[in-house]
Amino acid sequence: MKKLALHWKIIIGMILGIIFGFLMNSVSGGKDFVTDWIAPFGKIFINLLKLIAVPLILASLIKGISDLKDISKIKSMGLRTIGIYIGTTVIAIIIGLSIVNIVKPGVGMPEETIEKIKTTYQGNADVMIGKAKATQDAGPLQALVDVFPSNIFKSFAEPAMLQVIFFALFVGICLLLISEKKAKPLIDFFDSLNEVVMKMVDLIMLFAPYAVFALMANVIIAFDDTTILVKLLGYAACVVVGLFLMICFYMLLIKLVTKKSPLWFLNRFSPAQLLAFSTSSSAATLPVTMERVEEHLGVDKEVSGFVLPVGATVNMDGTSLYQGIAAVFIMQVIWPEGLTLTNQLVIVGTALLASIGSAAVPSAGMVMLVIVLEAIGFPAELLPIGLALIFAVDRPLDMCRTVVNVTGDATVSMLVAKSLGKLHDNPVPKEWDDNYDK
Ligand code: DAS
Repeated sequence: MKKLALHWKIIIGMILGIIFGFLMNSVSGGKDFVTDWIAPFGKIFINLLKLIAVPLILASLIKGISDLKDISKIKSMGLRTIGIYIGTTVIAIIIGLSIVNIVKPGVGMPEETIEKIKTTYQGNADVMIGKAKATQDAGPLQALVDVFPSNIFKSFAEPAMLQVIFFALFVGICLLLISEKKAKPLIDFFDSLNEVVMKMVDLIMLFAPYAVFALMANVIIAFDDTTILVKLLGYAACVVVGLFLMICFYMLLIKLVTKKSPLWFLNRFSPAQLLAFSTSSSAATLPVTMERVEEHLGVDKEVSGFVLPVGATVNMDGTSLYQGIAAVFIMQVIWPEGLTLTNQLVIVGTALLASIGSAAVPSAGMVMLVIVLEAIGFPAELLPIGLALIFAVDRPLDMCRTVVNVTGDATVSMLVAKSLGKLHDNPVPKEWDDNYDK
């Protein structure tokens, strides 16, 4: 029988996990069984992916930069990457704001619904606000200072992705500035390390279907108040439609620039998207994003080694689109006087910055939403109610926006590679690959 393609195995694991989660929700002790005996396998899988993220970024970036041979190419690649990232993020926010202003999902929500949501989720909202305040205590240039590590082993341990990227760039550039004879041993070391880590990705992915089963079952048992979910369907639909339009926009860009069809792209990249959906973490998905982009989409390591780690850290188009919709939805429900054009323009700027500042971990986008709301003068006393309003559906929306975040990174890496002549037309992945339709 034809070996089932990896993405189909993951989808089957996902569906079975959702069914199992709903089953466990309906039997006594079912939630505890999933928490104690199923969810840990999902956590192990995410730990393994995070384990290899730092060595993979180091190896692929240092190897990629040293392969460029010419420092001016780094500047060119960096400017193209940052420029396209900012462009796609601004477009994402504008799509989100357009949808939420047309649909107006927050207008006319009954007082009793707002009250019920407030009492149910006020505590969770306070936690998110506390996390956001922690990021705000720093000065205006703290984000810049945080890029430069003082102890690289501490950066590896946290992990502070931007510091790891800075260190890898620094080493790669210095390898270009010393004699080839002296640089070769280190370049060969990172070349071998990259091969080893990519093989680790292949091995870890063998367990993906089972891990996704556990992750999805664990997500489903967390849903305890479906009545509130129904009241937020209009808002959730706006986010999902906006994210879908963003995926369509990426597919259009790929078709126009690389002549590859959406089916060609999705067939090769869907395992990474499915993992992003299951884990809600771009950081955990990064090793698979890199393996898929390099070995299946044909992006040269010199480009993917830079574009993807930077993208996973600072490019979150899905998150910025969500923040635009969430901010306006909250205002429609409890602060309609804030719905001015000026505020919506401020939202474009702050959602761009907030998505850059959002960590690539679950619910990071909601934490940074506080920054967006405060930037438009949202009343502090209404903040807990505002976040409580969207809390019930944030996890499934986080799963969806993380898919868009990783898809945006992969798309930009293909565009940058194509513009530098570093996009291989029909890549043939290494062994242990799934039999997708070539
Ligand atoms: N979960 C985040 C990510 O990993 C996105 C978000 O929270 O908005 O991309």
